Amino acid sequence: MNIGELKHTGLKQWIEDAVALMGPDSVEVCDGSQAEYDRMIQLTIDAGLATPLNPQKLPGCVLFRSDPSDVARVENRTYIASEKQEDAGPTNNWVDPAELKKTMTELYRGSMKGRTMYVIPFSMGPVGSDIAKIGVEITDSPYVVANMHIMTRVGAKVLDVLGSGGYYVPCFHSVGKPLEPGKQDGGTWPCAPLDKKYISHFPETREIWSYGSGYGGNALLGKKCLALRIASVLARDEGWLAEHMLILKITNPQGEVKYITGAFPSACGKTNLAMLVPKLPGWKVETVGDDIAWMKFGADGRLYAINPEAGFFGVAPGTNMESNPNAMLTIKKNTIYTNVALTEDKDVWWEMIGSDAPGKLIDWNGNEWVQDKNNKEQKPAAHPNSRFTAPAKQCPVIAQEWEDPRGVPISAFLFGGRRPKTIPLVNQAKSWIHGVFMGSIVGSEVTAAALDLKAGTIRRDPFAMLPFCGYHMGDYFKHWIKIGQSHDESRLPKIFFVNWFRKNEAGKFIWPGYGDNSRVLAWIFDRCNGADNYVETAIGNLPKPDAISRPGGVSEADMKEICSVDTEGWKKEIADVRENHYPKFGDKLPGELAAELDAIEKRLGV
Ligand code: SAT
Ligand code: MN
Repeated sequence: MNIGELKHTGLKQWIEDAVALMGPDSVEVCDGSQAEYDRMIQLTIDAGLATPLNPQKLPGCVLFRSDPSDVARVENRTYIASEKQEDAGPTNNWVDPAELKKTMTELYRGSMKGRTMYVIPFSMGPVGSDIAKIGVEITDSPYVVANMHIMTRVGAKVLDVLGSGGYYVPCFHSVGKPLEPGKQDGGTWPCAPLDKKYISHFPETREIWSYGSGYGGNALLGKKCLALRIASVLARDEGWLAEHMLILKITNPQGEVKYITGAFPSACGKTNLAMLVPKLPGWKVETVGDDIAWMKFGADGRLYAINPEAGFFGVAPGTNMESNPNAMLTIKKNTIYTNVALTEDKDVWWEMIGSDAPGKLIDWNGNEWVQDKNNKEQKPAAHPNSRFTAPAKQCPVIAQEWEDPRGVPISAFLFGGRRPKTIPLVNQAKSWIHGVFMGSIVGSEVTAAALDLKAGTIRRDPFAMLPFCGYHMGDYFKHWIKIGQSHDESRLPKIFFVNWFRKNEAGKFIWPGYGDNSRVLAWIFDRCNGADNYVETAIGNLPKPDAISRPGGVSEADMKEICSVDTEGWKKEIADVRENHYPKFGDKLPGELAAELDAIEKRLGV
């Protein structure tokens, strides 16, 4: 389709202005068809950017290797350019929006020379759902077009919903690498140097401008940029929730169904939990989403969630038939791999895939790589943030209602982090506000000293939203509090804090995790039904002894330890929140949370 055929005059004008600025050789409006996807992939193969994989083992799959400067989200180049700095808050980078637009306009000038501009109309959420939102991304990257085909719903049906004047979030993207006449990428991943990359959000005008990166959330603008940073602002203004949460469906042995969402910082196994294979006989877990949940209130006062995405953009290393068999089965066909290693027979390999490297590999840098298990210093063959992009519908346990435009009613919210000490296996909040408190202190212990933190300290990531909230985090806490105040609490999801990562004195994990987490989910399920399976404590409702079925290998004493209150540890936790965490939010910290901290401290008998 060409722009002349567009019915939406505002959209047409916006595209024409972008064409005048960015100077592409040609313009194409994407239709979302299989033929279009195949053409995008072929273009990248012809440009030497993609390698087709073994059609017997991985039909319809390709491998990309990106540039070493372009392998992950770049938080220090991500901006919330609100009109006032204080609205971005202390945890976001801020630049004056007029100044940022001026800088980026100069970068965009002529940035698509020698390339095609693709216009991608996409829907986050089932097309036409009341909870869904439409975006239009302009990009010069066929890799982005192909990934957006998998991760969102693209094409003509979206334009139909948009009609001649519908609302869309405008998203600019350019890799920032114009081509000289007659030149091709010649196998080099196109992007701009780090100090020229910008991932910018304008919350008041609800615009996204991305420049210089072709990777993941920097470039697939429906995901973190629209579905979290811009959507969190819309949700605040419109009274709903846009959260960094998985959505799972759980069915008990009697056939009763509940839906649970969960927020966890990165590296806590969110995708694994979303696709969990229960160890508990008779229980079933199915997947609705693995990364983002949009939740709105139904007429019955309950919160209904949709997964705004249509695919999984998952981390490859560590994914194997033990940790996540359903993900492994999902990515056997029609999958885009980025920065994993390549085997001699054009299969993929990554660290902790479950078997040793089968011979010589090509690593993510494109160099020959031979596994040396005696060399602890050996660089990984797959980049630690290497990814698969795969259609959600290929997941063997995708819930049949995952595309229901009405969403699914949520019974429980989970929060969690990697906490080797103090935080129990599971803890139910006493009230909504106590649950908001729990969400506000989410974090993981730092294992190796990082640039900014000593090993052993807690890197707090409230609601797992720190990199994804498009406004002041203190106002975000307030929004959560208001949701509780303005709705019937008995109809709201119950809130739980879980921790699969407790370690013993010897530094070994106490809880086996993975499929055994179903034992905890079962307790939560019964708690939502009001079961008498808990004891009230100073920190919340903990499981009664034996209320959670104990996995083999966990002693009674260990079980007791991870299900009880570590009073001394909690006193330190409270002190850390009081001294190091809450002060970050200044006078935007809601008084309700400060009061909650005081109340827990008092109950602990400090
Ligand atoms: O690259 S993404 O932002 O989509 C994934 C992530 O880093 O969380
Ligand atoms: Mn995520």
